[in-house]
Amino acid sequence: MSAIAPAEFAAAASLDALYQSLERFGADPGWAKREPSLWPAPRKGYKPMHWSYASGRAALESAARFISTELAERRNLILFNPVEGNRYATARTIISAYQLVMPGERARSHRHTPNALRLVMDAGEQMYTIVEGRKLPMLPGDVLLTPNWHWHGHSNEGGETAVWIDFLDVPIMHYIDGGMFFEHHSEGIESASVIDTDSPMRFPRAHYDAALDAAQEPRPGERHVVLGPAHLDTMRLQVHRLQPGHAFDYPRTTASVVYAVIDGTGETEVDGERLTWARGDVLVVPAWRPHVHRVNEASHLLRVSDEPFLERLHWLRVEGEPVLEAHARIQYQAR
Ligand code: 1HN
Repeated sequence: MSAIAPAEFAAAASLDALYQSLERFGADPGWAKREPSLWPAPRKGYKPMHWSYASGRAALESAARFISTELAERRNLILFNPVEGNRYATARTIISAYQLVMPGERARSHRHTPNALRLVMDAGEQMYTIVEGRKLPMLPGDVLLTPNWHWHGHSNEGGETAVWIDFLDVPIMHYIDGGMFFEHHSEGIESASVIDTDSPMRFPRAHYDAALDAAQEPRPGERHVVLGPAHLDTMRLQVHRLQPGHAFDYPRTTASVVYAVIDGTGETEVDGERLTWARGDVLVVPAWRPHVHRVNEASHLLRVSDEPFLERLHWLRVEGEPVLEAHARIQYQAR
């Protein structure tokens, strides 16, 4: 493919002839690209999206009639963004899924390089996620973490169907050739005897509710807390508590954001598109799209963003804030 002798290029009689040789050389003239590779302002890529929990849960209950957790590594629905060429990522860097585990079922333990977290929607007593050999209770509203290379499996030892929402940074791993490593646990489901209600990998609903009660209002009707310390390198988790009677607007940023509705009802206008939501629904705010939330009642949203990933690379930019200029100055000072 690339074995073109230098003499062939030297002998090219015209630009067209040169282009024909370049085709066989496996190179494109950068000056003659139909699409520019650099453009002055971010383009719109991923789409604002909304999925209903009521329908997602019904689909999984239906799937449970045909697919056991023995058959499936995970019984989940991957909420893919219908942008051309994509059947996987929910937002550019984040994948979200609804997952269901029936009473008595287990989803075997594995570990992988992607970072993961879950928000529990419905579950009873004795629904556990087993992280590194410890059983963490999964109760409605709880957020559970399984960082990069941590063993995790799920075990429903109670009598109620459990459904939750997963968030992972798999699209980043897919982007990095050689990023993905995955292993099954030798025991199937990892054995665990300790029930750990206070694990640093678990954020119980009651704890973040208390933190929200004590938080300041950055503007009337809005409070938020960060779930931390941050054990995931690529994703930031925040819970927003929003009150009715206000419009909460957020500027464009380069971050990709997925919201999950912990409770409440409302609507979010993303770059002019109106998404109406209820408990358990999933919303996507793609990068460089402004958005506004309005709620009908006190509502809680889990906000998952790729901000820590972008911040480390100096690529997090908020409209109106001079992030890039500051970075350029640091480079000059270092010389
Ligand atoms: C995964 O490992 C889980 O462990 C859930 O529960 C969802 C989606 C894509 C890739 C891996 C889990 C997932 C996933």
